[in-house]
Amino acid sequence: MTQPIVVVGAAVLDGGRLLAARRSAPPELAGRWELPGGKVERGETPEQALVRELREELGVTAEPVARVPGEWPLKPGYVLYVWTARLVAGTPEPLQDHDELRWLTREQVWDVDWLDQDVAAVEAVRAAWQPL
Ligand code: 9L3
Ligand code: MG
Repeated sequence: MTQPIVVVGAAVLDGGRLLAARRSAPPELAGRWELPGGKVERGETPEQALVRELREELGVTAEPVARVPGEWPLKPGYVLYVWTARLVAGTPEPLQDHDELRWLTREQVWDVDWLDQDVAAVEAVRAAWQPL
């Protein structure tokens, strides 16, 4: 059996809020919200992929803090792992793959229409939530 491709999602926490990003692509995911991130590339650790993806997608420098326990199946052959992360430099902007960002308090976490696949991951983030 081949190993699944790991997709890293970032639970960026800042001032007690969680960053949610609305996908603009591909069409079947557009309009739904996710933890930003993407596929781990060859030769990269998941943490390195998280840093690269947040730079590419949001234009920020971020630092992974802790793995959120769990793994969530995506489309066949893909699995989602999540890290909490903190911003080191920059202000997130939807540069690529997203058209809107929102900072959610713990109470507002369910105000956005998360991708089906991210709902369980966000539940785990909410359970592990520590103010960063
Ligand atoms: N995906 C799901 N939830 C997430 C992320 C970052 C990604 N939080 C899914 C969407 C795509 C695949 O994983 O089907 C690869 O993600 P990307 O590289 O298109 O961001
Ligand atoms: Mg992505």
